[in-house]
Amino acid sequence: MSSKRRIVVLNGPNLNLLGSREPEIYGHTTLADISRDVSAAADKLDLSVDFQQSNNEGEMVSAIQAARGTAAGIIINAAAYTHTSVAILDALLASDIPVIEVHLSNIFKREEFRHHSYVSKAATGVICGFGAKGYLLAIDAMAELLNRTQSK
Ligand code: CA2
Repeated sequence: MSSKRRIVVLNGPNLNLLGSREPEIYGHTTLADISRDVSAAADKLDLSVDFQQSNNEGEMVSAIQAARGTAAGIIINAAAYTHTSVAILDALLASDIPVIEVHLSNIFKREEFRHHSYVSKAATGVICGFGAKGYLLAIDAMAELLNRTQSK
């Protein structure tokens, strides 16, 4: 069995369409590409990644609840639920593990309704506007965060 600390990477609704539609906003990289690259980067940082996508808010809440006690951290792109879901916020606040929020696009450059994030209230930090690279920045930041808290 692996002794690597496990990081849950959660992706919200419609992110399964990445690479196939709206490349001018979200790029050409698919979610499978991101999953592969994040897992490879995590491996070098002595972390393992459980990469998930769901179009369902309740499933995302359950995945966050399941991460409590079984994962060392959560990286989340809640997609449209970022701007609407108190249920996801409450689950993240109850998770008791570090949360990093990621968005492919710069949500502050876009429509007003994307400027507010419920997820941010539970996140240690937010990475947005760097496309798929944001997930790699997040895994790096998570490794540093965990090493920092572990060495205290
Ligand atoms: O920029 C991001 O990562 C977002 O979380 C993406 C969400 C959007 O609602 C947020 O405001 C910002 C949308 C994800 C939908 O992804 C698609 C990908 C390809 C084609 C269509 C949708």
